[in-house]
Amino acid sequence: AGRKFCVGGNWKMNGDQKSIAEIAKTLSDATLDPNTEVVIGAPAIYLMYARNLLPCSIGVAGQNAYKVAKGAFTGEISPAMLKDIGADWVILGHSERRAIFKESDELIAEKAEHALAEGLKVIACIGETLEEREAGNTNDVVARQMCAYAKKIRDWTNVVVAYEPVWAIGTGKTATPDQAQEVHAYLRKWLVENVSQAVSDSLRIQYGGSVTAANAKELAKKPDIDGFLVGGASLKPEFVDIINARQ
Ligand code: G2H
Repeated sequence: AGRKFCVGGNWKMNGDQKSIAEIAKTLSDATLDPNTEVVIGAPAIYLMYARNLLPCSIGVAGQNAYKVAKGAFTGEISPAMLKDIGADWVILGHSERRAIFKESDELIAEKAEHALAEGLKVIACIGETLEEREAGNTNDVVARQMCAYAKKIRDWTNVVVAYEPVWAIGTGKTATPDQAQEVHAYLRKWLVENVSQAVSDSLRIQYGGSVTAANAKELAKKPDIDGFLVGGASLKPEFVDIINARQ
């Protein structure tokens, strides 16, 4: 479909200088599919360190950033700071930010708007909980989350959407390729109806939730899956096989 495959590693709150140096070495030594864009979301305190150790071909991402450039916001970091240390991406709206840190659709969308205005690329996460899926509300939930983003995002060029069903995150319970494809196809339809055909055709949609080297190949064959957002497995050497899932 002409959309460049894009694989993100989301290290979450994991790693130390020693283990990050090891992962960076594994990635530097490996042969990575040149047709896959790779981004690593490192903990903020290690972003510069990871940037210095990772190959230039791999982007680095903050895992969160606030909605203004600077000021009295103790504990927060801004997109301007991410840019300043050489990060060019930020992951926003991860389900852990939503569930544990009580971030709303609106706050996340405001963060996305500001990050894009500052010149960062955004991995915009969405996804339903198990209760929502079992109640038959998956499409409504992802539509609501997309709607909040769409109210604030005018240009989708620098956005990648990550569809991550919450019940599949860190649980070892991956969505089947058909389950994931069904939601991705719904998102394309939603984009046609609510944004534009052009954005629906060009916007990359990653799948996330217990992606491993063992299930990545089958997921990657689905027409509307344009990459992955990988948590646990991005800390392991098998991340290389996920990057190369289409080979
Ligand atoms: C979903 C994913 C990475 P994991 O959170 O964003 O994590 O692959 O460990 O399920």
